[in-house]
Amino acid sequence: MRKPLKIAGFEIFKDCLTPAVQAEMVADLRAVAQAAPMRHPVTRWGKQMSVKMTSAGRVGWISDRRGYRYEAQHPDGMSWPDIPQKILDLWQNITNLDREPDCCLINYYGEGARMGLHQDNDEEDFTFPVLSVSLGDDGLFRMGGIERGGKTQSVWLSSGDVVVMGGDARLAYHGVDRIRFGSSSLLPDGGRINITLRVVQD
Ligand SMILES: O=C(O)CCC(=O)C(=O)O
Ligand SMILES: [Mn+2]
Repeated sequence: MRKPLKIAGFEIFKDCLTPAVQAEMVADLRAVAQAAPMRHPVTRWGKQMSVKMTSAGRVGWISDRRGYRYEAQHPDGMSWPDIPQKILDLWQNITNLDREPDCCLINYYGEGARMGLHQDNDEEDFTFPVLSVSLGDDGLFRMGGIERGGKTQSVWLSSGDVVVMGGDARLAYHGVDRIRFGSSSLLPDGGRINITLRVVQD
């Protein structure tokens, strides 16, 4: 593994995955989405998110009128599919942790989708990093500090890039301002997939 770029505590591993591995991950994620369909979550205030989501793992991340949380079941009632083995292997290679993640949150950004600045703070233990993998179109990733409203820096994430949000960056604000729709040919219909691997409960 090459040395990562470090920006505001975020570790960015460019070109971490070969095109063949990216394609295999996409196939695995399609199978997950077939078993646990993607949907546009709504916020507590009833606003529909532009990103579509589903999860794999012991628990999945949910947002609805009751707020944000992890749940053991998809909103349609089924258990979440297992996290694909290649994704678990990547987690192990990058983090060196014996502990597997509880949740693999899968986001799909279609044309015009974005994700506002937020912290990942619905987990119980922040000593474990969150690992993020980008597949498909480029996304403009914005990184800040642990206070809302602080200075931010941005980087374009491309297909196969991996970001580790650990240590000081574990609770740092981050978001995706926009994607370059059609910039990658990995997904035949365009768009960007991002997965985040999270330990939810210690
Ligand atoms: O799409 C990304 O790169 C970030 C996704 C994210 O922050 C999240 O799912 O919490
Ligand atoms: Mn996040």
